[in-house]
Amino acid sequence: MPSDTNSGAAATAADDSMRAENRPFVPALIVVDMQEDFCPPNGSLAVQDGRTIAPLINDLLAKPGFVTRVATLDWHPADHISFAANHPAPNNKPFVSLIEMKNPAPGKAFETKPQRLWPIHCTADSHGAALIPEIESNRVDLLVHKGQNSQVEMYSAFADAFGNHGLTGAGGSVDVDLASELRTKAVTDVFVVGLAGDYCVKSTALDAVKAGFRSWLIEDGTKCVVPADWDKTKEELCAAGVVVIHANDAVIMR
Ligand code: VGL
Ligand code: ZN
Repeated sequence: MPSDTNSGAAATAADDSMRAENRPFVPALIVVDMQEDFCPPNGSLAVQDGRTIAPLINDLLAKPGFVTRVATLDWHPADHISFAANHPAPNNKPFVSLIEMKNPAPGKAFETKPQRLWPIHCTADSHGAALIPEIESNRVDLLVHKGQNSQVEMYSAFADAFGNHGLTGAGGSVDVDLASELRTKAVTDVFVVGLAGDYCVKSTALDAVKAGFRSWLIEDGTKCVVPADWDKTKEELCAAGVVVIHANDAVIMR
């Protein structure tokens, strides 16, 4: 069976089980990193066809059912650890090289992770960090600026690469504790779209599960850095409890 059919079946099953439980359904939309640097033709980390998903995302933003619509922005200082240019040769090849990153939380520096290096992108307040103008930003209720701590990567809108969250303010990675914001609005389900499917969208959908939300990834509302690996990524998402669906699946706005 093609995997598309699988994900559709999973969505239907999940939908049926929600009805059976008569469980509350309070959906939020999270639009991830629809920024100039992730889009052709000029983005420094352009994802192929990244701009083409804007109309679908605008249709979702216009749906009345979402209790809140969040847009995230990758928002890095110039000395960010993920920028290849901030590391010495020869291990500083964008998209390729991995370096060792330490947990920035107090007393946790012994915890390390491999960090992929990227071209300079989404430097705070730069043109590359701007939301692309195609996105109807007037419908966005909350902006989340993430990746602000120079010492750590933050793909997910919920937490940095080590799971630290709520790191608002000076030295922190993010200006909003997204899980708390969503809980304040009684959100039960998050629907995730944007860029890139295999990095920030994936991490955001996975962390939504960890934070206790039902997590749905709308696959026609995303594009990947490495599209060929999407089937494998979907398996990972599915194993973690994220349901991969399409924008026209009925579950979104029942
Ligand atoms: C992203 C690589 C580096 C993303 C952000 O938005 O998926 N990818 N920073
Ligand atoms: Zn980044």
